[in-house]
Amino acid sequence: IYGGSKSFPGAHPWQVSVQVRAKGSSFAFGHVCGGILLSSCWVLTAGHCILPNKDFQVVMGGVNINQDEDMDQTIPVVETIVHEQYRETPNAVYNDIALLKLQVTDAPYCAKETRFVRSVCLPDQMFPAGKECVISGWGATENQTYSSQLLNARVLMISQERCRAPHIYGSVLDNSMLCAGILQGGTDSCQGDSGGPLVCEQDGKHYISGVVSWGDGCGQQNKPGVYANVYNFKDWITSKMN
Ligand code: 4AZ
Repeated sequence: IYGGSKSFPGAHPWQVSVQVRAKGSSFAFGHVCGGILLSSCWVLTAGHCILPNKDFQVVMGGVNINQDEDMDQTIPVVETIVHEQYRETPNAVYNDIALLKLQVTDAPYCAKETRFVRSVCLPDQMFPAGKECVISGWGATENQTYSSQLLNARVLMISQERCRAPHIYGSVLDNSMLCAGILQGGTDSCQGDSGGPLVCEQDGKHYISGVVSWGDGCGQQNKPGVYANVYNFKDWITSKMN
C-alpha cells in the first residue's frame, strides 16, 4: 500500500494473507497475495494469485505477517477455483478472480468469528464515483518491497467512463474491472496487495467492492489501481459457494 497507515488489530477483519508452500519445504509458507473472507469457509482472491499445483494456506486475524500473533488463524486451502474466463494480456488482466475453499476445522466452521476475524458482505450495487472506500494489504510501499504490518489507505471510486479516458487506461478496461485511487498519485495498492480488499461502507455495513488486480506501476499520477469488479461477479461467486 502506497500512502497508507498502519492498521489497528481488528480494523479489517476480512483481510487474509494467501500463502503458498515454499519449494521443497514441508512446513514453510510465504505470503503471495491478499485475500478476502466471504464466509467461514470461503476466501475471495485474484485469479493471478493462483499458481497451479501448489499448496496454499490462509492466515487471518493478525496485523504482523512475520510474527505469530494470538489472534492468528491459519487454515489450509482444500480447493482453488479460478474464473473460467481469467485471462492475462500484456496490457491488462481480465476476470481476475478466484475462490479458495478452506478446510473444515470445527464442523461446520473453517474460520471462527472473533473480534479479529469476520466476513465482509457481497455488494448489491456498484459504488458511485467519488465514494471513499478503503484498501488494505501487506504489499509494497513507497519505501520497501513488502510491509510486515498490515497497512490501509482511503481511495476514491472512479467511473468506468473516466478510467477509460486515453490518458488513464483507455479501452483495455472492461466491465470485469473497476478503478479506484487518487488521480494526483501517491495513494494506491501495489505488488503483494493483489487479491486483497477494496471495501466500501454503506449504512454501517461493509461491502467488498473490488479485488486488488493490476495497474500501471503504483501511486503514479493518472494511473489508479485496477480492481476486479466484484458486483460483476456476484452470481459467479454465489454459485460456486453453493
Ligand atoms: C501487482 O503487480 C500490482 N497499483 C498490484 C496492484 C497495482 C499494481 C500492480 C495497483 O500485483
